[in-house]
Amino acid sequence: MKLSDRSPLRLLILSLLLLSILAGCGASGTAPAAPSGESAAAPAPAAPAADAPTSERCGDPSKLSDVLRFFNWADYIDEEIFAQFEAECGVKVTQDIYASNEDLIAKLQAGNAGYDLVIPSDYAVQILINASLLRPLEMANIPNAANIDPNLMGMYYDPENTYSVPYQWGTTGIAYNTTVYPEAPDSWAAIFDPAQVCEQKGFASMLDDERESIGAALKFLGYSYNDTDADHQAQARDLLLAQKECLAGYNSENYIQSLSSEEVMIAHAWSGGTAQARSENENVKFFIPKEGGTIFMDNMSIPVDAPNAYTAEIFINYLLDPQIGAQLSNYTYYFTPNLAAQALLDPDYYALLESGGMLVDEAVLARLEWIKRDDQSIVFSDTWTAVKAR
Ligand code: N2P
Repeated sequence: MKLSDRSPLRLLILSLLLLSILAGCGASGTAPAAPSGESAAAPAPAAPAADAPTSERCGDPSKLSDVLRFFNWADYIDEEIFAQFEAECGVKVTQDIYASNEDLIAKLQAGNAGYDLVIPSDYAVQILINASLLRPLEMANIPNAANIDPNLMGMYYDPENTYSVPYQWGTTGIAYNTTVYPEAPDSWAAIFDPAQVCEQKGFASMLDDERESIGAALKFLGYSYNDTDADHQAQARDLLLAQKECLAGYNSENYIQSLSSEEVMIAHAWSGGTAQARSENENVKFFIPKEGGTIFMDNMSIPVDAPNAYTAEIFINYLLDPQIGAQLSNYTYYFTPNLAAQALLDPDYYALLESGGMLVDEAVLARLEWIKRDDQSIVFSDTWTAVKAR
C-alpha cells in the first residue's frame, strides 16, 4: 500500500463524496427561523497583556480578550493548538467537555454558560438557531472560511452559514478488537443481539447519546435513525434495556482510552475517535453496520451571550488556517472540510483510516443517515430517560 498510489485517489474520492453529501443534505430540511434577539452585545474589549506577541493571524490585538472559553467534545482538538494560539496571540484558551449535543443544548438553554465557542452537530445547529441561542458570525473576521470546501457550506441547517462554519465531519458505527473478533462483524447484531453482546459481558459500551444510541437500536430493528413512532421507540427501548445487562456502560468521553487499553472490546463509536484508539493499538478497527450508521458535520458557533465573540471569530479563523487545520485533523482523525488543509495531512492519515475501516466509500455512504430533528423528536428524550433509569 504505497501512499503515492493512494493519496491523490483518496482525495478525489473524498471530494466526490463531499459532493454527494451536499446533494443528500441540501435537499431536505427547512430554512431555520431567524433569531429574534439578534442584537448581541458588542464584544467586550479586553486588552491583551501589553507585551503579548501577536502575528497577522491574531486580527486586531487591541480587541482580543485574555481568555477564550471553549466548550467542545472530548478528544476533538490537539491541545497543542491552544498553546500555539496563546504564544502567537496572547489569548489563553480554556476548554470544558460535553458528551452529547443534548448536553450542549441544555447548557446553552440554561443561560450564562460563559462559553465563547461551541461545536454543535448539524441538527443541533438548527435547534440552537431556532432557540435564538447562537450569534451571527462576522465573516469579515473569518477570511479563512474561503478554505472550506464550497460543497460543505450552505448545508440545510444553516443555509447561509449565518451562525456556523464546518469544523470536522465523520461517521458513527462500531469499533471492535480484532483479537476477539478474528472475523470482522458486519451488523449491529454484534452489539444488540443479547447472545452476541453478552459474550462480551462487561467489555462492550454504547455512546452516552440519546440520538445515537436509540437511533442505532432503531436502525438494527430496520427503522430510520429519526423514527419517532411510539411503537418503534418502545421496541428500541426494550432492545437497549436487554443490552444494558451486558454493557460496561454508556461512554462518549472515555471510549477511546477504553478501546486502546482493551478494557472494551466492542463499542458503539465515532470514526475519528476509533482511529485515535487505533493509532495507539492496531487491534482496533471500525465498520459501518450493513443496516446503516450516521454521518455528521460538526460546526463552530458562537453562543448568543458569548463574552468574547471577536476573539472567538479570530480563533475560528485560526482553526481554518491550512496548517492549523491539518494539525487538527492529524490529531482527531476526523475528516477536514478545509480544502487547503487536506494537502497537508500526514502521510499516514489516510493509511490508518483505510486499514482501520474508517474511510467512506460510495457503498458506505449509501447506508449513512443524518440525524434530523422535528417537532416529534422530543420522544427520544423520554425513551432515553426510560433506558437510563433502569
Ligand atoms: C468527538 C466526537 C464528535 C462527534 N470525539 C460527534 N458529532
